[in-house]
Amino acid sequence: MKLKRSRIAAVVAIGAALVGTSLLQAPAQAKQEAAQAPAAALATTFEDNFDGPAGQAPDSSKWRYDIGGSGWGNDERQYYTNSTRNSAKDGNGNLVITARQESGGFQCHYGTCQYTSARLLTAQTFTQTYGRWEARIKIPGTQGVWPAFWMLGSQGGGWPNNGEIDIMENIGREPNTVHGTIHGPGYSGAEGIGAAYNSPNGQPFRNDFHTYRVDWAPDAITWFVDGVQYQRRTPADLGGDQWVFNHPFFMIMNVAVGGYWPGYPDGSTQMPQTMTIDYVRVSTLDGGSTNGQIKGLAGKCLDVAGANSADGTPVQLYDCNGTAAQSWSRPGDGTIRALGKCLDVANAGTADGTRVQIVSCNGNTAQQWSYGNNDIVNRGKCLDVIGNTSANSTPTGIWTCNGQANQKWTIT
Ligand SMILES: [Ca+2]
Repeated sequence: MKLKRSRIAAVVAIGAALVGTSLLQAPAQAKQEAAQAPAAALATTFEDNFDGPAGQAPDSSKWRYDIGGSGWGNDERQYYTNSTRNSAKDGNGNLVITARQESGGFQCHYGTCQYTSARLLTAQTFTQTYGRWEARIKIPGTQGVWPAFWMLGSQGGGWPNNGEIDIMENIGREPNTVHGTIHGPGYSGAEGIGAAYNSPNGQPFRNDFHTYRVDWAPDAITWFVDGVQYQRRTPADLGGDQWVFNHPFFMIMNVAVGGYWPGYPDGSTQMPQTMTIDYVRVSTLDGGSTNGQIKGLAGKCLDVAGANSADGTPVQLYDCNGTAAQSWSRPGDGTIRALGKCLDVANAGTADGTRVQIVSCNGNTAQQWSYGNNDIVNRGKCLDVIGNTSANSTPTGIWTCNGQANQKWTIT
């Protein structure tokens, strides 16, 4: 929500959202990926549960403030303060951001301020590259309010080149809809790439707490509401524009009042408005970014033939030797990677014996693997040492899972 959205922008964003949703066939894909790639969160790297007495300010070791009434590039009407009048714990384990109709004695870009609110951020206290970013929030809701939980890149030379990931945005006139969006050079502001998620039970989001989350991995960002995936974005969605999401980001939580996109308070608007945050958590994803060996039949290693990083290079079994050709990472997006490429089923085949190779990561399901019970599984078939022989350079492929030793792998 960083900078200018025009009124047209809102329409464009919704249009893009509908296209994105229909292309992705979100519900079916969500189920499939849940089954294939349970990205179990690992280490928690940031957590605030907002415990503390009522009226207490948020923990300054975690949260700082943006302050002012410049309009923030969007013709917003509020003045952001660092006062507990606008952001404080409620004594019940929540942080409450309160937007009030008052001048606060402040001057805004349009004259005497009409509203005060708060915008908290971790730019100085916490940044991370990739991982699961989640908050449980009860959003406000009335004409003209614009609550958001979002992220900005802390490197890259300024907006939009440093990237923006909007985990959740809502505008008051759409009580049953939240939006997830990415912005970068060539797809900023009005041209942000996003999708909308509509309340499945017809209840306005403001009525209850919901969890809003992204799982962010190299070359893929996936959005969830209450654990339901509704959008997944990869570099293939950018039409040739640059993917600017491979560096650290920080978080922001705020309630804006007025602006090009939400429009402005009117006779129906009710104030004050509160955004109640139960918790904010960030963690690494399954596998983190650490590299390790994948050992299979006879204790030999999964190996990229000839340490060749070219697309289509076969993946084979070979004596473990500690080289980069045997150093695999699982960044948490369902992929398994070595030499900067993804483990891939050739031509997305599904027949027993279809060879496995490395190919540039492309987000296809032929590169989505789950790991459990020592099986490495793609679309229901197991990674298999062809012919059940442990000789060096024996190729791998996929095969109907049969529990035999040539399909058992240990990821170290
Ligand atoms: Ca809490």
